[in-house]
Amino acid sequence: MTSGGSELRDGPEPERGLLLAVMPKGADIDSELAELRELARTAGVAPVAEIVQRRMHADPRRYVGKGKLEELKESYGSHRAEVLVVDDELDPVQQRALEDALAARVVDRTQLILDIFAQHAVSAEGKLQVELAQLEYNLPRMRGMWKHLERLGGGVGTRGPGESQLETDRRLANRRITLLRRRLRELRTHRATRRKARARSETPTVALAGYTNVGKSTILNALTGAEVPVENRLFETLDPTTRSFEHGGKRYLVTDTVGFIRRLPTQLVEGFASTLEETLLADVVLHVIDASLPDDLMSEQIEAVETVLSEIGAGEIPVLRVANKIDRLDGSGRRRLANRLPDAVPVSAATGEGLDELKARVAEVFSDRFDEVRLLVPYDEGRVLSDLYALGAPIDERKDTDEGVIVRARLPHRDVRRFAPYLVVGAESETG
Ligand SMILES: Nc1nc2c(ncn2[C@@H]2O[C@H](COP(=O)(O)OP(=O)(O)OP(=O)(O)O)[C@@H](O)[C@H]2O)c(=O)[nH]1
Ligand SMILES: [Mg+2]
Repeated sequence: MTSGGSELRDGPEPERGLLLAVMPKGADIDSELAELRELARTAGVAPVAEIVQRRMHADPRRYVGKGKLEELKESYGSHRAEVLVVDDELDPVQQRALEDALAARVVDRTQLILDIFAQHAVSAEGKLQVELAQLEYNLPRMRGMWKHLERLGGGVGTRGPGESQLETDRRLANRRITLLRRRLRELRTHRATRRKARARSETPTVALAGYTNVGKSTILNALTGAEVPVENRLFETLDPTTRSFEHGGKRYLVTDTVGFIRRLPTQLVEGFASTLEETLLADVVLHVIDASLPDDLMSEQIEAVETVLSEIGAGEIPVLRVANKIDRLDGSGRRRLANRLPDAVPVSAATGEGLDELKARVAEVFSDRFDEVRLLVPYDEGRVLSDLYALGAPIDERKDTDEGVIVRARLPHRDVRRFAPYLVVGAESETG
């Protein structure tokens, strides 16, 4: 390739990729391929053609059927493709068969996602997690990698010389895996300590969760004035970031988290889940949805996110749905959205529309977790009243009586005990 011009590029020239998927009848080809295209693009591959085979299951040996393989070869050549991108995790046998048949480099969906994670990992923890996932992916595929070393082996026992070399390599890889797991455990402990400190501050915490590329980081930036990088790429954010915003004189913490995707490689689930632990500590999860997507794609993403949330044990945490990117909808699109997701808060992180409403809704969730109480505070204990006001809790009524001040207020659950001596029993029957 000649590089005559002085034009600056973001990265190396993208490779020409032929995309391949096997899908059963009835599967949604468009949304599946759209996602594969985005994954490829994010990993630096320019899709030049796509081939789909409709069949119930992939062929165990070649991934596609024999006839399709011929079509694949032809297309690979005629489109001058440089890499074959497959929409599934291939097993090592399938991968080799495709590589041999096409004399091509073959990258499967798992490797694609691992590559993207590797490019985007910033923190020490993120990098260790990705390395661990890559090792776990490579371990069962090592046979092929070390073929060339077979003849160097020593020839011991019943195993071939190649096998013993392979065993050495596997042992080294396993040792590295153990080491990485230990380091990650240590880092997790540190994070838990930081989190405890945060919990002590008792500031209400909100976590942004959602499918990748829906605009979580953009919302974090818009709400808090943070400057988390935002890109139209998948998995831009891997490390959680926490910032705060104020509303009605109270401070709220917001944590941005890694995005979700359907069929997340199993090797990443563990690392992913530990990053998502941040979500578990939140008082409220904001489930961000891309409102500009076609209906079926939107539903699939919502479902994928809800599944992961319940899998990591976040099912108990209250969820507030946020429909982002409404600047891309016209009047009728907005009405349809309101019908489809009546509880979601419509916002545009890009224009700022709806963000005040979002803050108010967050504040409301927290005020819902208050207990309605009635207190009788004697006149000579004015300090109690100033404590009460300092909480910033909503005061619904204040009345002076002979014995003291009667206050009807909503107290945060955990503060009710502090005011127990002043509680007026039977408040419910009176307030009806
Ligand atoms: N039109 C429009 N685009 C938006 C809006 N919010 C975000 N985007 C764009 O959507 C893309 C993804 O935004 P991010 O904030 O990086 O998305 P994310 O959910 O953090 O993505 P990951 O970190 O990759 O999971 C970027 O190109 C943003 O500019 C919005 O309200 N309107
Ligand atoms: Mg992000």
